[in-house]
Amino acid sequence: MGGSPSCEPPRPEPLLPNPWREVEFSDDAYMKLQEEIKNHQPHPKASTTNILISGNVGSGKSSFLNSVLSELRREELNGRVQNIQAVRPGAQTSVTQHLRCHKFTEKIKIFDTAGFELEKTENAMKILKIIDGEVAEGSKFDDILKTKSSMEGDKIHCVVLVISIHNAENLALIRFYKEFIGMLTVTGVPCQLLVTCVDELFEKTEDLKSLYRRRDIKQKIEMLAKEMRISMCNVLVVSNYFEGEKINQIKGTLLLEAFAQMLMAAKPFQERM
Ligand SMILES: Nc1nc2c(ncn2[C@@H]2O[C@H](COP(=O)(O)OP(=O)(O)OP(=O)(O)O)[C@@H](O)[C@H]2O)c(=O)[nH]1
Ligand SMILES: [Mg+2]
Repeated sequence: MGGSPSCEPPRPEPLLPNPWREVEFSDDAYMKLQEEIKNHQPHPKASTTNILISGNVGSGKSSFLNSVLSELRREELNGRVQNIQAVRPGAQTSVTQHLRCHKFTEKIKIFDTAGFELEKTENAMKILKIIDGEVAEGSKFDDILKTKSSMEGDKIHCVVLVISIHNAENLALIRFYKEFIGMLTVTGVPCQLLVTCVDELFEKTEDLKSLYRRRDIKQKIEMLAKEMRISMCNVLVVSNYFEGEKINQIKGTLLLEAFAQMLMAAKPFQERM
């Protein structure tokens, strides 16, 4: 009987009975998220909410900015995804070479950074300098450690660390992120982990509605969170758009939900400033 299929352990259901995060995909919920972000007000101690996006080369940092910006400007862009900068799939060095600030609304600034290159702690050190407001927008990443601090920059209120789901088992990268999070903890700036590329684990965009019920994805993310010592409530999951893609409400809801949580994470820090 040993090899008979009836003795094999039952395969786990791919879907959990309940999602580990409640996301509503209705028109109403989507519009509410749009309004919440467009009406966002920082804590009175800060004039704008400043979010810095970091992570390894090609993790989807710039794509996330493109995607959220395309959602917020959907009417003027006619529902097409715009491109902030050209992207090269599979690049080894960062496409983004300067510290770039994107003003999403009058009250929200997002800073895009050059990607970490593994084994080089330099870029992580540069990010720490940026966080303190010591680096002005437009600075070339290569020069940040060489030049004197300008103190012209904005203070950062939340750091988003981006990782592709395909790197969920990349131990060297995870160790690097963990060390970076350790350095961030010292600064007191809140950190959110943003997991991208989940669309590649689904057949259809429509299926992304069950993202938070997929057992395999939850397991990968739990492992990541545990290794990086980050709480599951600080992990966000999205599928970014490609340039020229038409925006759709399912991806849009996940993107806006993640972005709204980043804004929320910044507030307690602004209050403590
Ligand atoms: N399928 C899929 N592809 C993605 C996603 N996010 C990014 N990509 C692709 O990954 C590649 C790199 O994306 P970028 O946004 O340029 O990555 P980056 O982190 O800004 O990279 P650097 O600036 O070079 O550090 C591009 O080809 C994107 O189209 C995603 O959520 N899903
Ligand atoms: Mg980039």
